[in-house]
Amino acid sequence: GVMRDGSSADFPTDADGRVMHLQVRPGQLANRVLSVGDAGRARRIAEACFDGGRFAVHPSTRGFGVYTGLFEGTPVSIVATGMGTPMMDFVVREGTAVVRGELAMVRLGTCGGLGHTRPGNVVVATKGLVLVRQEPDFVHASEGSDDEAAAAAPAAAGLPMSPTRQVPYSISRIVMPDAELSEAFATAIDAQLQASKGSTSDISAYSVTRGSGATADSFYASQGRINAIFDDRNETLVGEIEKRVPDAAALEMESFHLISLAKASRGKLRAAAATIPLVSRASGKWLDADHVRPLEIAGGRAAFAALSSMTLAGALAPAELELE
Ligand code: R1P
Ligand code: URA
Repeated sequence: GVMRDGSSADFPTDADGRVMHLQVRPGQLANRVLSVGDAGRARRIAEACFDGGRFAVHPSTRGFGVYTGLFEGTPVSIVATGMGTPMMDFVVREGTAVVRGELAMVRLGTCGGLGHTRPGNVVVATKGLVLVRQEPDFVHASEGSDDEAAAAAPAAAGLPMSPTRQVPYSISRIVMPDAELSEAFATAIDAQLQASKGSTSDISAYSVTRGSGATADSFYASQGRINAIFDDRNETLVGEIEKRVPDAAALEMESFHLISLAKASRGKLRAAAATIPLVSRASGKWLDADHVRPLEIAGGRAAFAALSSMTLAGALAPAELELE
């Protein structure tokens, strides 16, 4: 249940009041949150983008890391999230549980580029996201297998069974991100790319793509990477995603879940997602390795700018946060 101060009694905490997995307590996470998959990216953005290069660090024994500081005077946190929707689930649910007031959260990730997406052209999912999952009942449904014999037992006992799926992968309907936050993020990334012109890390040749994305439950099978060892039945999957999802530009592992949870949050959380395509899935061409870090910093600073531009009811003041 939700308590009078807006916190929730349904989140187990330790003796210091820290939520079980994200391992922060009230005052350690800001209302404005940037989620990134890679812990090194989180640290690099923190060092480059927080006011005065100063921030508090809260590591977690579950693989998360929270960095909280100020951006042009506004409290912001970066959360090193790890990979996959279960990790994003912890960040969003435990993060919203420890923060009073409304939240805005953006993800800055990496992805595989779909269609004609050029590696390095940052995809902002202004046109929504779908979830792609491998269907377990398809993979293990081969006739005459011991799996089939085992599955027949509950049926024989008259218990309901999940039907055998006809397709190896499911593609969900599209969910739409917060329009204002997405557009602010896209505009800010574009401004950062342009601002790099003439600098030692000039990335002004890259641009922003406003498109849609697909979040997969694996880097491998459900992203259509063909494997010599495993029978994944995924040879046509990338093409099917591109056909079914208009303007599909990015294939990654967390964004759908962030947007979907924001939609379910009854107005507490607004969310948007952007990704840096590391590779074109069509051509197999990879992004110039020297350009990855400048793109991360540009995206991080743009995320801070977009988050800071949002009006959030009941947000914590700088004095209410632990900033070192
Ligand atoms: C896979 O390499 C990871 O990279 C992408 C995927 O979503 C997955 O988490 O995003 P991050 O770079 O943010 O981790
Ligand atoms: N991250 C992904 O999830 N997929 C890619 O192809 C590249 C980065």
